[in-house]
Formats: sequence, C-alpha cells, structure tokens
Amino acid sequence: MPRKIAAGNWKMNGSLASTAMVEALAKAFPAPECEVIVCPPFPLIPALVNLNSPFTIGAQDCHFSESGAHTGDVSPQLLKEIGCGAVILGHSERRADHGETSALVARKVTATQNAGLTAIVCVGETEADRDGGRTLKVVEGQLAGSLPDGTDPDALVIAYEPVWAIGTGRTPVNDEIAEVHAAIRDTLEARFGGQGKEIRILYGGSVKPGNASEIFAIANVDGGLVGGASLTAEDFGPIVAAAE
Ligand code: G2H
Repeated sequence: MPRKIAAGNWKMNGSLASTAMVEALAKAFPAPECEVIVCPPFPLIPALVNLNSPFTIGAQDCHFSESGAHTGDVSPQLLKEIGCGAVILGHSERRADHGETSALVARKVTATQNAGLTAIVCVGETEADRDGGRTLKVVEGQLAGSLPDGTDPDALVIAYEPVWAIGTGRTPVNDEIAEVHAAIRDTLEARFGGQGKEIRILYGGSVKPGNASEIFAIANVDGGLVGGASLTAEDFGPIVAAAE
C-alpha cells in the first residue's frame, strides 16, 4: 500500500457529468504511486465505482447503524455493498452544520470499520481556538473523543483540517502544519504503539496545485484531503502527482 494519499472531498458538488473528470484522471494516472480516494455525494458513488478506475471511491459521511428508522441516513454496510472503500467522518462542516460531536463520530468510526471500510477522521481547530493558543489541546481532545475503544489502526486515516483554512485560500505556514502533525503522530503512537507510525495523517484546507508539493513534503504529512481543488482533473491531477 502506498504511503501517501490524495483524497478528494467533493462536498455538495458535482453531477453525473463529473464521471468524465474521474475518467480523465484515471487516464492520466492508470497506476498511481499514491492512493487516490474520490468522495463524491452519495448518489454519484455507483457511477464512479462503475468506472473501475484505480481509485478508491469513498463517502462523506454515514450513520452508525446497519439499518433502521433513520430517514435520510446511509449505513456503512450499504456503502460497502455498493463498492465504497472509505468514509470521511467528523468533517468540520458536519460538526458545524449538523451538530456532530466527537462522541457521535466515535460511534461512526466503529460502524465504518466493522463494515470493512477505512475511516478518514477529521480534526481541526477554529480560528478562535488558534488565536487562543488552544490548537493542540483541541485537536488532541477531538482525537481522544473521536477514536473509540477498539479502533482498528489499520483502517484509520486522520485528516488535520484547520477550520479557518477550509475553502478560504489561507493555509497555515509549514511550521504550524508540522507542529500539529507531529502532535497527532505522538498521540497516535501513544495510543496504538508502533502501529501509530503507520497511520496516514492528511492535511486539508485550501490545498491547491501550487502548494501541494510543499505541504506534502512536511514531516508527518502523508498527503491531503482536498475540497475545491479536487473538482477538476486540471486541479486534482497535479495534486495527485505531488502525492506520488
Ligand atoms: C477542507 C477541504 C476538503 P478545501 O474542508 O476537506 O476543502 O480544500 O476546499 O479547503
């Protein structure tokens, strides 16, 4: 398994025509030297899976139950059945827009991993947290709360996404990214021992073709979770190349 990951989080963007973008990307990267994960909105997942590209197709959320009376929700078992390989959990937009807590994310991590999927767990501080000097405390607290007992480190990816850098065009300076990623690595090693070294830690927040190589070269940065710049092959292609 390649160490680096280029993951695209399409958020609530894309249409059936977006399959063309993934086809173009697969043509450019028929055997990528990094893991490429594409996470479209739920209804587009089958169309992307059916392309049989070398990429992992993921979801942006799931419920913690296998089935039941949960209108509008999707189970990880169904995601697995239709060909998903990963699920983004605890993205700051879900924490903010849907009131998701770390305790809820933890239940989803268990369910996701039990379904045979990789959990991509997002953590990150707000601007007020950073200005208040609470960045590491907040991130470590989110990790502790979002990773339940029994978490499988082999089916876990962490994404550090400072909330103030998401979709804003602002990115932390390299030393700030390095500091948080090192703290996350320490936390994972304390929790999972040697296996904590193997867990991929992605940076997310305004990753672009122009900054991806520099960010991915920072210690403990194992690739990126990319939003806006994952929507076209022109933008996402160079980011995949930077992760190779
Ligand atoms: C952070 C990121 C993708 P963007 O949310 O998860 O989005 O790259 O648009 O800042």
